[in-house]
This record gives sequence, C-alpha cells and structure tokens, in this order.
Amino acid sequence: LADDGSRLWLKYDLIKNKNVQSAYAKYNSIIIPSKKTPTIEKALEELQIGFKGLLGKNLTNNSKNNTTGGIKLEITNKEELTKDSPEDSFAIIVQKDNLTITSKTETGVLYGVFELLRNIQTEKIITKNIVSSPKVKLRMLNHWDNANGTVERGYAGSSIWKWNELPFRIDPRYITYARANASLGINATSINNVNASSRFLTAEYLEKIKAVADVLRPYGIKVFISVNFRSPRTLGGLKTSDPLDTDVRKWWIEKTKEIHQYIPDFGGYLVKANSEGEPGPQDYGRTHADGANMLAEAMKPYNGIVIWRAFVYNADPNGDRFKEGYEQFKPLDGKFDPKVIVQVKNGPIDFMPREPFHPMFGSFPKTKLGIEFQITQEYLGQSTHLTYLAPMFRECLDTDTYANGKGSTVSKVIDGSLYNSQMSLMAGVANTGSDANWCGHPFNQANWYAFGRLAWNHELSSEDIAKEWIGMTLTNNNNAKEKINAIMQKSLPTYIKYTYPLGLHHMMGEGHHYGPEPWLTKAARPDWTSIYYHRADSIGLGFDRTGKVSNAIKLYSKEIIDTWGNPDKCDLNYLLWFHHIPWSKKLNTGNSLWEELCYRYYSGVEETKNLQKEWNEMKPYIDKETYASVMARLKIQEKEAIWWRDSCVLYFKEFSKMPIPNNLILPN
Ligand code: GCW
Repeated sequence: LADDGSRLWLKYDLIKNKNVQSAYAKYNSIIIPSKKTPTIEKALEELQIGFKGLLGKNLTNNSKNNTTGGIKLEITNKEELTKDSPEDSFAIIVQKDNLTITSKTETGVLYGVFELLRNIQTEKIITKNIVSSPKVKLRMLNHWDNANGTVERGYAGSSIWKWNELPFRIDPRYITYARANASLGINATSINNVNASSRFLTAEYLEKIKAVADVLRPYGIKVFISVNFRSPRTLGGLKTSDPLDTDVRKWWIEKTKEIHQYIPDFGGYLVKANSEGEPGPQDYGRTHADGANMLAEAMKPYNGIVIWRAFVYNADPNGDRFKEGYEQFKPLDGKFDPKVIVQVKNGPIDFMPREPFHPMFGSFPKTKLGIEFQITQEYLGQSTHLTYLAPMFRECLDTDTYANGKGSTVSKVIDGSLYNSQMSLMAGVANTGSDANWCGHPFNQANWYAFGRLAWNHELSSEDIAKEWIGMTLTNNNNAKEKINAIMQKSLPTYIKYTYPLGLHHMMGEGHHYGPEPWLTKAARPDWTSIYYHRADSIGLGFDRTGKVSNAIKLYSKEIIDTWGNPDKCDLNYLLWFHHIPWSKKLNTGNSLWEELCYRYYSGVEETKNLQKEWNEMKPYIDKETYASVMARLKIQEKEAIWWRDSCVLYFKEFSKMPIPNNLILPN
C-alpha cells in the first residue's frame, strides 16, 4: 500500500534490521507506577503499539517489579535527574535485563517513551543511559485557524479543528496530533488565529475548546486561546475595551474565571493587538503593557500566562518597519507583569526566507521574550517548494547578539539563561491542515518535526534532526539517508538564491505572498509594496539601514554594527538588508553586485534541476506515492524558480542597465 503520510513520523512499521530486532527482543513487559494516571496510560499504550508495530512484540502490563525483560515507567527523583533539572526531563536507564524510563513528571515519562521508540524506529540500539532535558519551558504551536474552518496562511487544506462537530465528535486526528506533538516535547498550543474572532470566548466555543483540551491534556499539552482585544465590547456589550476601565477589567476577570470552569489548566491568552488593523490598547491611548497587564491581572489566581505579540508596525512611507516593533516596545521594558511573555518574530520584518535576528533580542533585559518562528511556509514556497527550515531556525538561534558580551546568542536570550528568567517560550506557526498528509508537501512534515525538536533542545544539529526524521518517515537506508539529508540541507540556500538572494526581502505577490512581484509600487499600505524594501534605482539596490536613511543598524550591539553595518565586511547573505550597493561595486566573490545577483538567480534555477536528479536516485528507497508527490512538486519548483529568476532579473535590469552576463559560472 502506498503511504499517504497520515501517520506522520509515528509510523511504527516493522523493522527489518535483524540486529535491532534482536537487541530489543528481550523486552516483554511493562511495569507502570501504582497510580495509573491518564498520562501514564498513554505512555503504556504508546509503548505497546510501538513495540507491536516496530518489533512485532506484545508487551504485557506487568505489576511485578523484579521481572527480567521489563520496561519500567517510574516517577521518581533519580540522581540521573539532578534536583534542579527542568520540568519534564527524563532518563532512560539501561540495566542488564531491564530498562527504566524515569522522570519527575508523568509527562516526562511519556517523553521518555517516545525517545525510546524514536531510537528503535531509527534503528539505534541503546547501550548507554540517555538523559534529556528541555531547554525552553513553553514549546508551543500557534494555529492561525479560523472559526469557519479556513486557515490563514495554511497550505494543507482546511483547519484540523472541526468546530461544527465539536464538542460531540472527537476527530481521531486530534489524538494523532497530540501524539505527534508529545513525541517532540511540544507542550502548548493556541488553537485559533491571532487575527482573532471574539467567538472563541463564547460559552458555545468554550465547550468545544474544552473537548479539545480534554483530548490533549493526557499528552501534556496545554491549550491557549488567541483573543480579540475588543471582546468586552463585542461580547460583553460594554461601551469600551479600555484596559484601564474598571468594568473592562472586571469583564476579563469574569471571562477568565469562566474559561477555567471549562479548562482548569488553561494555558492562557495569546494576543495580537494594534497590529495590521487588530484592536488593542492604543485605541484608547494606552500602551501594550497596559493591555497585557490587565489580562495578567485576570490570570492572577491561576497558572496561566499572557503572551503578547510584538509584531507591530506603522504604515509610514518614510519610516523603516525594521525599527518599529523595537521602538514601540523599548519604553515598556520592565513594565510588563511577571505573567507576561512578549512574543517576537525571529526577524524584524515578517518571516522572510532569510532575516537578520530581531534587534529586540538582547535589548530587553527586563522583559521575558519568547521567539516566534513560522513553520507554515508563507514566503517559503508554501506547499510546492521543498525548503527544510531547521537551518534557518538554527541560523537565528545561533547568532550572537553580544548583549552581555560574546556568546550572548539569541537562543540564550529566549531560553532564559542570559537574563536568568524562569519563563521561556518558543512558538511556531503551525503548518497543519486537513490534507491526508497533514502538511501538503511531504517534506513540510519535517519542518513541524524540526521545530519541535529544536524547541526541546536548540543545540541539536539540523543534520541530526533531518536524519532522524528521514529514518522515521522515509527510509532507514544509510546511504539514502545521507543523500536525502544533503537534499534537505541544500534546499533553503537554493530557494533563497532564486527568490531573495543577497539579503533582498519582501518582493512577493500582493495578498497571496507566493510568486514574485518586485514591481509592486502600490498596495493598501506603503510598507506592503516591494519598492519600499528593495529600493532599486539607477545607482544600485538594497535598503540602506546605516546612518544615511534609517539607521536601524544602531539597534544592534557594536560588534554587529562593525560587521553588518560595514558593506565590505557584511555577510553577503545579509548585504541588501543593510546597504544600498552600487550595481558595479565589486563584492568579495570577485563579481560585481549585478553579476553576483544574476549568478545567484541563475544558479538557483540550476540547483532545482539537480534536486530532481538527486531525488530520482532515491526512487528505490521511497514509497511510490511520496516519491511521485515530491518529484511532481520539484518540477513545479523548477518552473517557478524560472518565474522568480526572470521576473527579478529582468525587472532589476531596468535599473542596472547592464546586460545579463554570459560568462556566469554555473554548476553542472
Ligand atoms: O506574516 C503576516 C501574515 C498575516 C499574519 C501576520 C501576523 C496572522 O501575512 O497573515 O496574520 O503576519 O503574524 O500577525
């Protein structure tokens, strides 16, 4: 049977490798703690279906402690997990005839079970103890799913949440969703779009959300709701939603209490306010801190928190959107309630294929900052182009902000270690949908997987994550694994070459954000056009963000200004983010800007052809349906790479007035 991808990476197909089979053959029973909680039940169930599928073994549920061949699930304070190890850390302890999966929490035990199964599924024989701890506390998916079943920037069908069926029918997908997330350590999800409908706060919807929360709870996943700031008016019939108004505050206190009657362990609120037309505290002359703190006050009696997004910008044709989030929030550093996390996109504009890290990271020592990545590929080929995003996530997390001297990487800002913060958050905008394979492009599943793995441990390499995913999803043949990993590693640089080389950004078609539209001069807002960003003219190309035009570079530390701020030292991948470079200026590759631009667009297209050749060689290792689906998409990708290349090169040629060089060195 062809694989339709619906099982994600949790396939549990029979392992054919004899060594792996025999290494795990000795296990025949599971010993669970005396208190069988719903989460322990899930851990037991997962272990049983995993062993049955992968090894063809029925594990019995044994109550005896001193049995041989037992896998013991235990909640304890083992020394492997030191006293102050983070919540949900776990250890897999290998004894002579037994194996113990231990954690201080039941969710940690479940995570340990998934780790064991991952090892078996990727044909690894565990011989040494494994100890694993999450680096970030809140590892979260943000759904941009609407009440009517559509998904904003969703490219894999409609919403997975069937609001019309809930709370009565529980779609089996909710359980697969919970298992998939738990297998990665994802422990929170906001179920609706940040462009939020107040409807999600009505009793009718709270009952539906409760049903979802009940399914996710045993898997250690907390539910959050995105809220519309104007709800006191639209739902409560109040005259205002002013966060300093007593009745408004009371309304949120009551609403928060009501939510907890449905969902006692409610995760909290996620808020997009005063951004792209959404209502917010500024409508009443108040600040983001006033708004967030009001919600935090309502949350005071509970464990929940408030996540407030920093994605804000003005439609100022003479301003620089790059600086606006920073500038609006900087005066509020230190003013947020301890229950508030400010969620910042990885880059200052909007999930572009390559962005410098957001300058807020490292500049807000008194505010808890979380990071938001986009897993759904709004600007990254949606569900037709193959782009593996772990290298992009890593590039951002690994960049040094120099905030507290060398080594102050973005990851240290967001995992709380730089400022010794007790709360930390990594969020990813989900790419799930109703498609049979959940994510559209078969390789898009890898981005959900990679996000989750990095949220748990941002030190994992993008190669290791890719190989794990390939082993679980596509093939365990080592040679094929290496080659597919190589395809994945190349995919993002290739995509960037034929779309946004050298630090170009925001030149996509209006509205759908898919193909190229560098000539876009008029849009609903000046900062939604393309010319606002690329600034092509007869002299050169790129947005000068040094002193002369916007000086956004000043938002970074001195060390960054010294490199990115200097056109001769700036990494070419970021060049046009910060500089307006003359067409004929020689770059350190030996090419002029114009030649380098053409070279990248043209070689990007060539590389899409190579991807097809390389994928073709993988045919013997991949099931038919997945192989064909990826191959067809790679063909679309080549066609559209040409579309991007020709649109951009011919458009910029109008400004450079230079011919397309015919001596471009192209890869074969
Ligand atoms: O990337 C942009 C998208 C909007 C989105 C917005 C945001 C949810 O084009 O569709 O709205 O960002 O992050 O709020």
